[in-house]
Amino acid sequence: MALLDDLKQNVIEGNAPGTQSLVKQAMDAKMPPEKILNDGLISAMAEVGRLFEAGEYFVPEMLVAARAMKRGLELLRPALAAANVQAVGKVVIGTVQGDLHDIGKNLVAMMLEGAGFEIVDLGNDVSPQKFVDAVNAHKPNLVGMSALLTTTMPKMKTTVEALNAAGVRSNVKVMIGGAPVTEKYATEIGADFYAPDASAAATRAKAAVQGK
Ligand code: B1M
Repeated sequence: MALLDDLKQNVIEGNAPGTQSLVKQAMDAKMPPEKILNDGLISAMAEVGRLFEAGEYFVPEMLVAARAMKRGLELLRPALAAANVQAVGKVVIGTVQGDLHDIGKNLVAMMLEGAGFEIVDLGNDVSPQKFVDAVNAHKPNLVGMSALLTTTMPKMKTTVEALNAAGVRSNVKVMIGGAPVTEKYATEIGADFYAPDASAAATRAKAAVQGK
């Protein structure tokens, strides 16, 4: 459908006003909100992820596309709630204690949102106890931790231990990422998986909560 193709293209190009205007037009045309979400916004972000993986898009392009998607989603959200459209899953995400780097974490959160997840963003400098409290309060499917410093990476391990001690570790998948983090480290600390970038984070998180 031409309207959804235009919407998709506006997100891919990072045109936030265009995205909002097309979401509004689709809603005014009584298009089902789930269709606008899946065939417009989510489908656009999947293409953005593909472009990133193909080396045609870089972090700035991904950021502006994710911002456009967010603007569109803001308009659509009440209609999605009214139509009782379920999210793919819920993610509690934060940058670990002692670490103030949040640009990568924010991008991961936006790509996860673009993939259809509900996001509870705890911000940066998040203590293990705050992760535990958020898991108890929000009952997510997945906990995401970001760290950019070699000195704060160990807080990922402490947080996994805190989730274990609180008896909630088996209720959630744990994904970790950030420049110094590796798949090997994820295995060592008992996380479920690692993602090297925001695009992979969205794909791997979706596969993890859908049991693939
Ligand atoms: Co800082 N810093 N910084 N810094 N900083 C680095 C990380 C550093 C590598 C710079 C350097 O020395 N070359 C170095 C770390 C060295 C190390 O630990 N080995 C460093 C240092 C030392 C410091 C301070 C200690 C400096 C000082 O004060 N002496 C200090 C620490 C403060 C603290 O956190 N307590 C500090 C401070 C800062 C600023 C506040 C000035 C600023 C952060 C602003 C902010 O985030 N709001 C800053 C910045 C901007 C950087 C660099 C330049 C850029 C980081 C960034 O945003 N990258 C960085 C050098 C660099 O990386 N080139 C550096 C862009 C972002 C999109 O990428 O975050 O890697 P990234 O995220 C990617 C992936 O890693 C992945 O997906 C993202 C998107 O594709 N990913 C995940 C990230 N989280 C994920 C989570 C997932 C999955 C994937 O699942 C949950």
